[in-house]
Amino acid sequence: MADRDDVIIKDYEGAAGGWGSMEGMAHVLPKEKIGPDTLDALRRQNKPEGVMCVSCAWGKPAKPHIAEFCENGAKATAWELTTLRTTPDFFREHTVSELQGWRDHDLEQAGRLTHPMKYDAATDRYVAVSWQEAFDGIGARMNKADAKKVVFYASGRASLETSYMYSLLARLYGSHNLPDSSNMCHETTSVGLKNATGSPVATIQMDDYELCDAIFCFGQNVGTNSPRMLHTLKAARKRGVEIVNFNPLRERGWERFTDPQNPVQMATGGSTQISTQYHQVKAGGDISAVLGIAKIAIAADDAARAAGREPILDHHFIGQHTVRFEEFAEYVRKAEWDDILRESGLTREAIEDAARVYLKSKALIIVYGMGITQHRYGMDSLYMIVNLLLMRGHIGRPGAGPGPVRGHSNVQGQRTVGITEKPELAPNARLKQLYDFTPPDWKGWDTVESCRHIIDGTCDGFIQLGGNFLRATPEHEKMVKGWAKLPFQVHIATKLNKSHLHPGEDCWILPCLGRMERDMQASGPQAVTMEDSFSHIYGSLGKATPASHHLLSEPAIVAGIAKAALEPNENVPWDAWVDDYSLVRDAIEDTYPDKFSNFNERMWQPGGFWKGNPAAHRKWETESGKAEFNAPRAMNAAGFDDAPGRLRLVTLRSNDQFNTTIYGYHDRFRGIHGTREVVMMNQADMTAMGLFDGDIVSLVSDADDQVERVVDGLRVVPYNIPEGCVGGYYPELNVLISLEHHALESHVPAGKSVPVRVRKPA
Ligand SMILES: Nc1nc2c(c(=O)[nH]1)N[C@H]1C(S)=C(S)[C@@H](COP(=O)(O)OP(=O)(O)OC[C@H]3O[C@@H](n4cnc5c(=O)[nH]c(N)nc54)[C@H](O)[C@@H]3O)O[C@H]1N2
Ligand SMILES: Nc1nc2c(c(=O)[nH]1)N[C@H]1C(S)=C(S)[C@@H](COP(=O)(O)OP(=O)(O)OC[C@H]3O[C@@H](n4cnc5c(=O)[nH]c(N)nc54)[C@H](O)[C@@H]3O)O[C@H]1N2
Ligand SMILES: [Mo]
Repeated sequence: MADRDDVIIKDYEGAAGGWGSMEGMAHVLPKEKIGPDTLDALRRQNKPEGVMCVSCAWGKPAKPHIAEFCENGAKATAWELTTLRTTPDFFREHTVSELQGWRDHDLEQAGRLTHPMKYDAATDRYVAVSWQEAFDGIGARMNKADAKKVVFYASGRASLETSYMYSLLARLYGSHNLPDSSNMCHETTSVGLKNATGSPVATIQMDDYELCDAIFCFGQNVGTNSPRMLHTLKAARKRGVEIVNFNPLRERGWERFTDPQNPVQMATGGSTQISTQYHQVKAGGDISAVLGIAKIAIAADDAARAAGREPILDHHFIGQHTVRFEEFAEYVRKAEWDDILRESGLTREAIEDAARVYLKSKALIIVYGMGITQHRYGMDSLYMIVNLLLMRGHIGRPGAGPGPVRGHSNVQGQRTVGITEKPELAPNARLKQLYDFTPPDWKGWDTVESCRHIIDGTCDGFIQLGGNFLRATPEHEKMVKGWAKLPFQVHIATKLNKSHLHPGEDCWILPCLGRMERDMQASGPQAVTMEDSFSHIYGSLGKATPASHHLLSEPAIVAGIAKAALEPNENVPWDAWVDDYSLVRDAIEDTYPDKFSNFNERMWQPGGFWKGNPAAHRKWETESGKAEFNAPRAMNAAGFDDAPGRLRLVTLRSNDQFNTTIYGYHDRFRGIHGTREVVMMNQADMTAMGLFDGDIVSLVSDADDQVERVVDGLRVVPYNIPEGCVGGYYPELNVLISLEHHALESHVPAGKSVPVRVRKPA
């Protein structure tokens, strides 16, 4: 097992980026024993005609930097191109029961999977099988199962080509259970932004950052999760753009940045201040923070109009393009400042400071992430963001609009090409024409519904295209029990993870090529495509030597399963598609002609081609045909009351992980090294509970259902976090989250405000 560094907890003085990022890479890259392929991949990363990073979904500029990658992109590349291997010998040496005791980090650190494997219950080991045996076995199991009860999960990394084929496979088979990682992530955006503006995605493009005069950010951790965005923010700061940030934690990336590509900053230790204002809201406090800003704006507007002065709000826009403004304005006028301050956790002065920037701005971008979407009333937080934009006409104007920062590198694209459990979003009529079958027209299971069925034993089989579903989802203990009883599991994966270690009756691991690797098929080397947070779509060509010559590409695996499980359909040319992915792109173009015209040519356009967005042109594809104001249903997004001893747990990513992939134990910016088993606490809460720095405590769930959920052995770390809130790491703390604690309409598990208590050892 990998060694564990000594625990060191110490404030980090540095900026984001800078030499610290070099040091961060230096911790991870040598462990992976990287070769020249990794350096070549980094040189080509995120560049036109290059290879697109497997880490975040930030845009790939048409005119890239010399090194258009970041510390965490480099770690992700090295993690994929590692020279370490998890071979059949590895599985001979370790039983599955033994591997269950390994940490997430140690499982993936063992290296890339090399052979298709099947679980053998008699020896409690995975044993190598041929691809044909695997496909035949899977096909037989699928044919025995009730298609309506089989889940086709996708983590957001697979290409548009693979995703299109995968969703078609599910529909031809008769399942509409197509949850993807978005169901745990930006689904609140997909539902809420769609309801309010008609478009489920950002209306801005990368260039808009060059035109805005203010940026507000809510609940996104740029320094860790989308570090290349820091270049954009730095350039904006240089132009004097005000950056106002709302986050319970003082995340270093939003404070200051040393540009690793700037020799002067690197040599002098200089840095650029990023946020001009930093407001430490309470978890879930964004609704009230924005409400306060809106209250100031509406009061100023009422006064200006009463005095016959120029109005503050954009009444022309509001009148022509929106509905329900008056209802919203009435709600805002009635809101009490005492409630706003209590629920946001901010001072009146802080909210006035933010409002000043808002009232001055002529082009405002609002960026947000999981701090908004992962709450019970996350949709209401999102609606407040939209309200703020609409009041002054900040959508569909250059340099202005909502800018959700998506998670996985192709999570947005998977939805674009049909991975969705919602029949109204599936191109069913077109699929029927093209492939001569009747696609399922019922509402499939999303993540929460899939978990419910796994737990109660009514899921017949689970196929996962990447990802680590068992580890990423809430209600971990019940999930493990249900998971181990699944009739069959299929894991298309690059590395071993915990989802593979509680096999059901039949369980296969199918190892695939990574995006960085050369994908050679009958017609030659294949490129794939993906879509970023700005709805730009571009090609990516892997060139590295594959980790093993037994690997198949993801399209080949999907086709292999399809051919084994489905009756032949002369309209679906699985083999031809695998031979030449440009034919899959033609099929995507045939299915979605408005978004993908000339797909095969345009995919190489520098910076990608834009899928288009009606809301960006002020065409509102909503129920009312206009952009919609929405008054919030609660003043705080957490969705539960404060009670003595009850705390809001915020589950966080460290700077040394990609979701459930743990690269190491250095959360540099937060100064926490050598352990992830911590609970970050406000000193006042610690004092009230009689706790000291370094005490070891348990966290227990305080959900309404009163189910006992406990995580022991957490070290108390005094931390700059609002009173009543505590922080800790995902995925370890998913044990504490009730499955029913999720965002109301979107069903995103509410991992940013989990009701918990601290229990001291007896
Ligand atoms: N290196 C790296 N990059 C990644 C990932 C990774 O794990 N590692 N994951 C990828 C994925 S799938 C995703 S979805 C994104 C995730 O990227 P983010 O959207 O940044 O998600 P989190 O890291 O969960 O952190 C959310 C931030 O919200 C803050 N926050 C928590 N609660 C609240 C709240 O109530 N209000 C406000 N205003 N803020 C709050 C937290 O302090 C934290 O700074 O990153 C993607 N990129
Ligand atoms: N408490 C809490 N829970 C959360 C979150 C949170 O903030 N708090 N965040 C949620 C979010 S935003 C997300 S997106 C989910 C993430 O959930 P997932 O997307 O399911 O999880 P990942 O950790 O990204 O998946 C890692 C695995 O993907 C596989 N993999 C890597 N590369 C490839 C590839 O190229 N092809 C294939 N086939 N497989 C590959 C590897 O086997 C690796 O072990 O977790 C969610 N869960
Ligand atoms: Mo995500």
